[in-house]
Amino acid sequence: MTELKGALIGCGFFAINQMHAWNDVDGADIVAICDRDPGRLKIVGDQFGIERRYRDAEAMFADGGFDFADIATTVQSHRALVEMAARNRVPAICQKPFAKTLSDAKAMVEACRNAGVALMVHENFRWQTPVQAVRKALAANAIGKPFWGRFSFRSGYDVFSGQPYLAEGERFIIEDLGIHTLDIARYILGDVSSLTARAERVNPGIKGEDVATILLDHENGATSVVDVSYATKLSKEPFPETLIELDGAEGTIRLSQGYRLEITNGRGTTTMDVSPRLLPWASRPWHNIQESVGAIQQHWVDQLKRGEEHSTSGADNLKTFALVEAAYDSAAQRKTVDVKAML
Ligand code: NAD
Ligand code: 89Y
Repeated sequence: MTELKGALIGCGFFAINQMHAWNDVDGADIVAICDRDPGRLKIVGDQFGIERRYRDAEAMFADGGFDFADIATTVQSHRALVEMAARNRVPAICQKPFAKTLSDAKAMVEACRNAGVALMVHENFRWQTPVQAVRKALAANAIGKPFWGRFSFRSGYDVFSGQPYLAEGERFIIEDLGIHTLDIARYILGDVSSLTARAERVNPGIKGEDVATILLDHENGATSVVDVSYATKLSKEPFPETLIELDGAEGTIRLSQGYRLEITNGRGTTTMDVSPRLLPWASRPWHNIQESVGAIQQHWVDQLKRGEEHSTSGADNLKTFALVEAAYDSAAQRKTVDVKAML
């Protein structure tokens, strides 16, 4: 297979996973890296044997020699870097959260569309093995038409030691983690017409909200609840599992802790282990997320080569990002928000 050449921008905490995954992906190699922090540049460059190293993304684009950019910085720089890629006619992957605001996200999609380059948001949670298994069961009509769902992520895991910036932002769980859970809800039950949310901060040591409960009205008539918490101390820590409950006209699906999938319908109940693989470079409990990073990056390469749209294209992700903005608005104003009117 022809190898695409990629350039990674942002060599921080999560980029290590992306670099390992690029080593596994068929059809692409990372040939250049960029980070404004020389320490991070050296750590990642040395670990992965990348010679071309830049502290300035403009300089890296000016030198060129790559077919796509993989933007793994935090949200503050996403718009500038995506627009830089578009100006240089380079297809780009951008980490979540896609942007700081929905209007920035719309401008980023527009810039790439006008430049004629692909844009994918690194929204990897829908690529997790257990989530794929739920979607497959639904597509196989295992429970008939779904009318209700719950997408739940409740944890007491210390995410602040690896990602200290998460404790410092005005916004936390909806923007950082709930964004994935909302995307899974869309992926499983379809687009959302309106939403009602409540949010609060339980942990006094952080600035933003760490608990949120969101009621979604899906366009197909189904109702779902997305509930997320980093203030939930359980006897068995579930991080980073998303638990899913679906009720359909002819049965139920339950994805429960320990990656156990149970399907009940007129034929009885079947139980499956849908655990993610523990890749050689991965470590528990992150292996579920780490495996999905490889899956989404392989999807990027495959669709780019076919010239087809990505599952989590920039345009698709506007519909997930709108849910994030709507949730903050709904929680602040204590009102139901018309999501379709935002798009
Ligand atoms: P980080 O702060 O550890 O790393 C970001 C790196 O980008 C830093 O080294 C910083 O110096 C560099 N950087 C920032 N702006 C830059 C610029 N303009 N040019 C060059 N370098 C720049 O952050 P992180 O924890 O690795 O998170 C990065 C992104 O990944 C965040 O948006 C986060 O939400 C996301 N993330 C995604 C997942 C997932 O499962 N998809 C998991 C964790 C984090
Ligand atoms: O940043 C978050 C993400 O995207 O997945 C889990 C995480 O690392 C902490 O909430």
